[in-house]
Amino acid sequence: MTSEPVTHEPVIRTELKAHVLTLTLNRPDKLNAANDELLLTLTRELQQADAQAAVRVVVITGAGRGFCAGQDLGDVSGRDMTFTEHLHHTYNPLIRTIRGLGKPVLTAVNGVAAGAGASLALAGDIRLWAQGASLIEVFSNIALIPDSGSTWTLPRLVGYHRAFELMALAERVRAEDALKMGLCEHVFPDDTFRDDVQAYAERLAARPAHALKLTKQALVAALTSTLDEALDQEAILQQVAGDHWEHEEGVGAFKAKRPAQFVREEG
Ligand code: T3D
Repeated sequence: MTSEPVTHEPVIRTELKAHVLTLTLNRPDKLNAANDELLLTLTRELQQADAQAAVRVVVITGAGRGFCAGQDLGDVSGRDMTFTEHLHHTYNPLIRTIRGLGKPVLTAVNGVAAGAGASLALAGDIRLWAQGASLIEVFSNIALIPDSGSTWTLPRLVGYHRAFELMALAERVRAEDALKMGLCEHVFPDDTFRDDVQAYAERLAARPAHALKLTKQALVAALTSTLDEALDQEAILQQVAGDHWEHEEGVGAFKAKRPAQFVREEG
């Protein structure tokens, strides 16, 4: 009797195309609910992407009809970690990695984003939603508090009071409202979503990668700094940007009235 080889679908699918690395959460039967393997693999893929010159933009999206339904609730019982230990082991390193990554991270929210999946959706540098996507701060339904950065991000986007209401009532926010509330930057039609995301990401990948890295660094620091500190930080990082070949290319292209070419093999 011959036995078929057992093949396991990867929990994170990776695809590199035109300098855009797409990381797809791949547990569609559970709306990409997160288990430890998914969270640790996603974090590791992001860290590896940071070191790869061929990757200029990272996209995080979901397979199937969901983006991410948060913690896999079937994976919790019998866990040998406290909640605190688990957050420090899985979700917190993921969110910190996205924030600290020296490349733009786009969250391409293709469907429902719930719980820690909502936090992940909000954690992108740019958030692109499909028309049919939605977000639910679902934690209070299971009598937990919002985590994975939602208590930090959401009030900065919608204010304390709206954030508290969304968290307390676990109301579903649909794409049209999310756009008005600043939870996403763009909404694309469902049927062209993946192509629209790729086209958007490729546009971003053609921008000056080194300058964008420094811009992200300055903006992230400024979120928790005073104006004086931000001015000092800008002065330091502007020198780093000005000393880079990208700046010379940008100025040269302007003077020559030609498009700047910011993509070079050596990065
Ligand atoms: O360290 C720690 O553990 C603490 C960290 C916590 C972080 C968190 O994220 S806590 C919040 C956990 N997430 C949830 O509570 C969400 C639970 N899911 C839902 O409320 C609903 O599924 C949705 C509102 C997201 C979507 O509803 P709907 O009607 O579109 O889909 P559905 O039918 O409920 O789900 C489809 C399938 O996915 C279903 O499986 P089945 O019946 O077809 O075999 C469902 O059980 C499964 N699924 C959805 N969410 C999860 C899940 N399975 C495991 N865990 C889930 N979170």
